[in-house]
Amino acid sequence: MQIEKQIIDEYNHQLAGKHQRNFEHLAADIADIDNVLKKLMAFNVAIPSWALGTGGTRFGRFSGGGEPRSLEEKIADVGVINALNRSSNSISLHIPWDIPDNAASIKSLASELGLHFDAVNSNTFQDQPDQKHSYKFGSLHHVDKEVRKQAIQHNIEVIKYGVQLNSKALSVWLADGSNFPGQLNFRGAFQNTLESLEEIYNELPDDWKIWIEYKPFEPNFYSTTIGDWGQSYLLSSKLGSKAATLVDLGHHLPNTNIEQIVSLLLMEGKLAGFHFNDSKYGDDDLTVGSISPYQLFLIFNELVEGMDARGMTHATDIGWMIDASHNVKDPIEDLLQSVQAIKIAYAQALIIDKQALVNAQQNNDVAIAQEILQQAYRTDVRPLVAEASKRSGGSIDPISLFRKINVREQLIKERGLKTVATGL
Ligand code: AOS
Ligand code: ZN
Ligand code: ZN
Ligand code: ZN
Repeated sequence: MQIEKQIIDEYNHQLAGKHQRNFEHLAADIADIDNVLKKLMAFNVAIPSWALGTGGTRFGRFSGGGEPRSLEEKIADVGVINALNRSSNSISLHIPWDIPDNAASIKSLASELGLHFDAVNSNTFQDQPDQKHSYKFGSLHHVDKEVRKQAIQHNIEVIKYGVQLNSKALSVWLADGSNFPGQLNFRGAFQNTLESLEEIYNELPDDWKIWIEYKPFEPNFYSTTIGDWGQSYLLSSKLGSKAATLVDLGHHLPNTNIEQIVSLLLMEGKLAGFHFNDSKYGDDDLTVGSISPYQLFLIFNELVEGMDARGMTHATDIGWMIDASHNVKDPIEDLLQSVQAIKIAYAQALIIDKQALVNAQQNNDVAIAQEILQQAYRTDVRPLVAEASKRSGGSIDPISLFRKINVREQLIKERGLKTVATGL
């Protein structure tokens, strides 16, 4: 299933009149409109291979139909997303859910669709059928050296797969932790984790990075060995310059000031990137921007300000990824919504009157500082996002086009109604 450029152009043509009016009205008030559009056009967010099918919960799974049955079909789905929005030109694989045995053909399939491979993710939170030791009591932090060795080997194998695909980063999330007080010696667990990560770090190619994700709870409910940004930062500092901290928006206790964490990690050169999603309670993995769009905007405010201050390139110097799980929505529609939400927050951050904000901060003018942020946040920047998409060859309205040309119906015809996406 591939979407012809002509179909996108025709639909853009139908929407052109209204879009042009809205865009011109908005553009008239934006000083550096060309720069804003250029930045939006350069911006891409990686799609996680595991979000293309219905995830389900431990209570059940309701298949959606037409789900990708192989890595090739997952790549095809990302091709559909990218054709529509021109902002999703890479896929992040999770090993062993995805096994790129035939790397050469997988790579050429991706590049035919204009895609490349983002960070590869290792998995030591589940036991695989053929493995010798169990991860029931953890992996890289395990008290038994043999278990740690097995988990280290797995990570090294994931790097090897990634090298074949031209990925440049290994993303590590550990479920390691404890369920009851007394179960673990915290220092021992941390030291074991550090030593294990050191062995993995030493296997990274020169131009690679290791991204260390943290999470406060689940599946363990008393302690998690990499439970917060402090623990991740400690590990990434001790490891060296190729290591940095990955921020998954859902991995914070309620009301955490995530934008402040982002600001300081960025300042220290230790912000690896993001797993974008949204949540109301915990690691909900809901559509980005569906619950707390203002928080997302505030995070992008810190990103734009901090990256500019450090002379970083917005599009490439940070790992932009989605980490989502779908139970009740079409995964492709949900991912399109997530990417749109991210671009909206980014566009809003780009139009903040930065000099005025600096002045307000210097004068302790609290009301005006708030006004400046909210002025940008309350601007409907969707015409900017639509224009950037159009100029990149994408759709002015990706989701309505997805519906209009019946993409899901075609995928169901191709793949069947009762499909189970490989992976989780
Ligand atoms: C788990 O909670 C994390 O968010 C990880 O990033 C994980 O690898 C991913 O969600 C796939 O399950
Ligand atoms: Zn994550
Ligand atoms: Zn998570
Ligand atoms: Zn998550």
